[in-house]
This record gives sequence, structure tokens and C-alpha cells, in this order.
Amino acid sequence: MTPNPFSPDTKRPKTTEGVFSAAEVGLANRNSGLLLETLTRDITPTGAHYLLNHFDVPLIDEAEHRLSFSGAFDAPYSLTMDEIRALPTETLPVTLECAGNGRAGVSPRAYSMPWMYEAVGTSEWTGTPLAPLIARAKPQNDVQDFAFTGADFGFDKGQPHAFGRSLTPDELAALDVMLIWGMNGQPLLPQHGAPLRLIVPGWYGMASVKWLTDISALTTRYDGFQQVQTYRFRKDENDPGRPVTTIRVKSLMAPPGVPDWISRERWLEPGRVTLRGRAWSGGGTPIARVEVETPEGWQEATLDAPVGRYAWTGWHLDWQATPGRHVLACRATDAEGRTQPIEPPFDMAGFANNAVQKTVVHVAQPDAIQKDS
Ligand SMILES: Nc1nc2c(c(=O)[nH]1)N[C@H]1C(S)=C(S)[C@@H](COP(=O)(O)O)O[C@H]1N2
Ligand SMILES: [Mo]
Repeated sequence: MTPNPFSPDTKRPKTTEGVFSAAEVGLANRNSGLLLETLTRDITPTGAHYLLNHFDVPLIDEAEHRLSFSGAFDAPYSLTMDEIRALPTETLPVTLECAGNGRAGVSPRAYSMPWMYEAVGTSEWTGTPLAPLIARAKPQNDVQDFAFTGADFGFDKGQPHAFGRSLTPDELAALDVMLIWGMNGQPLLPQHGAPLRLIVPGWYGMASVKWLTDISALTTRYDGFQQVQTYRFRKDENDPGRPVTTIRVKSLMAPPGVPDWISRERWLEPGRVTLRGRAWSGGGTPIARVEVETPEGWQEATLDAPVGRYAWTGWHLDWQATPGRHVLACRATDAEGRTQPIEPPFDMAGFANNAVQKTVVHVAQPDAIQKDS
């Protein structure tokens, strides 16, 4: 028998520091981030929404695609895409954020997709509520988990598996889980899960399974790799950890002025500038306050109306920019009083780093800038 070519540690140190490896850069090329300048928009342009795909993107013929309800259901069934699109349709703006967002700012750093700030975005997702479809399949009384399986298959830590996640019956009852086929008024793109995905509003992105093929009712707890071996907060190797679920409160600033190509530090002219950005929290909790740090100290920003219960809130603050180098920052607090830390919280996998973003700006008159000639 040929052995599994991928051992638990194949080319994967546990944590690392300093320069980024070729493997990390390769992951960053496949999994693009939001363009921070689009943080001025309520809805992220589709092409600027972040991507996180563990394996290869399955290119599915939607005429052949079926969603099956299998396992411990009394009335298992399956649906074609035409049948799914004929169901009651809703459109919901939801902010999605990857649990690994901010990982590159945690020290030592987990050896994985090296996100800085960009793994977040808001889309208008079109689909149908999932709960009635599960009820129609008549789950048996002793069901403990519903397992959601994607069409993508690969290896992680030596373990072959299709990407899959689960929710308990209680979680399903508490969350507004949607079955989604449209994004911003267009059909889902292959890289975002076409033809069908889940959106689990208020939770980190890993729960929103793409390329959904099967929903299985289990009378035991689901033990898929992506459910039990990762997406857990762990302080060290021996820590069994706690599952990663709802999104932590966070905010970002759309960088003002214009950038330096490599460093992304900014240049802007002295005078009044409107600083703008977005703030969000998990579990449907509204944003209560955003403070912005300028050389004059922390000041409270003005909040826009939220884009939706599960979507981010815009904020803005007018600042009189004075000449010099400054570090700007923003910090959100949600309606339950949770606020962003200044320093990144440590986690073995670098999950849920919601530390404040810092933006370096250089304020100078145009005539102080050397012309390109
Ligand atoms: N089948 C499948 N679903 C998946 C993933 C995946 O790799 N395979 N990645 C998850 C993760 S970790 C995130 S953050 C979101 C990203 O969704 P997006 O690429 O549409 O932004 O999809 C989730 N659903
Ligand atoms: Mo993610």
C-alpha cells in the first residue's frame, strides 16, 4: 500500500517569526484580501471581496448539482438548483470575516494564510432561510449535529477530508442561517461557492460552507477536521481549546490620502480631512461607539445607520491634519461593552485578532513633495 504522502507536519512548522516563507506567500496569492479603499462603501464590490479557499475551487456544473438531506432524517430528500431558486427568496447584507484575519500581526505567528487586515467584506447575499428546509426533512429526536459538506477535498495536517462544518440544533434555531446562490445581485462566483453556499450571519467565515452538497443529520457529535482539529482558541499545544464562533468587535479605517507603493504609508495635505471607516461585531450585536486616535488624542466618530443587523456600520470624523508624521488608529465598542484591544491577543493559530489597526500618515504641503520629472 502506498503511504499517505502528507504527514501531520508536512512542510509546516507550528509557529514562526520574521520573514514570510514562499508557502505563505503562495497562500496569499490564492487568497486575496479586501482593498482597504473600498471601506468607504456600504457594500464591498464583488471583485474586491476577500477569498479564503483551503483546497482547489471546484468548478461545478450547476445543472448537475444536487443538495441532499441525508442521515437521521425521517423524510430525507434532495433538491436541484432550479428547485432551490424557486423557494422563498430573501436578500440580506452580511459582513463576513475570516477567523484568521489579523494572523500576521500575532507573535509568534501561526504558519498559515498570513492575513493582515483585509479578510473582511460585506455583500448582499440572496438565498432562502435554511431552517424550514431542515424541518421539511424531519430530523429525528436524537439528532445532535447537522453536518454541512462542501465539494472541495484535500489534506491538512496529513488528514484527507472534504471541507465540512456543523451546527447543533440549538445553534441552527438561534442563527439566521441562509442557503445562498446570489451575491450583490449576480449569481455566486465559483470562488465564492457557486452554485450554493451557506451564510451563517454573525459568525466567523469558516461556518459559511461553500460548494454545499450535503446536509447530514447526526445522532453523534460531528468530528470533521475543520470542526474539531482547527478553529479552536488554544494558548499552547496541550490546550484542548474553545471553539471559534461569533465575530469579535473590530473596526478599520479607509486609508486617507495616497499611498507609498511598497510601505502603504500615506501622504496627505494639511487641512481638513474626513477620516472614514467601518466597524462591526458578531452575533447581531450593534456597534455603540467608534473612537479615532489622532495627534490630538482619542475622539468619538459619528456613526452612520447600520447597513443591516449582521452588517457593518460606517463611521467618519473630521480631522485638521497638521504637518508631520502621525499614526492614526480607530477602536470600536459594541452594545455589549466589548472593545478592541490595543495589542493583538495571542492565539496558537492567530485566530480572531481584533487589535486596533494603525495607519501611518505623512502630512505635507504639495510643494514639499519632490516632482517626478
Ligand atoms: N467548502 C468550503 N467552504 C468554505 C471554505 C473552504 O475552504 N471550503 N473556507 C471558509 C472560510 S475559512 C471562510 S473565511 C469563508 C470565506 O468565504 P469567501 O471566500 O466567499 O470570502 O468561506 C468558508 N467556507
Ligand atoms: Mo476563514
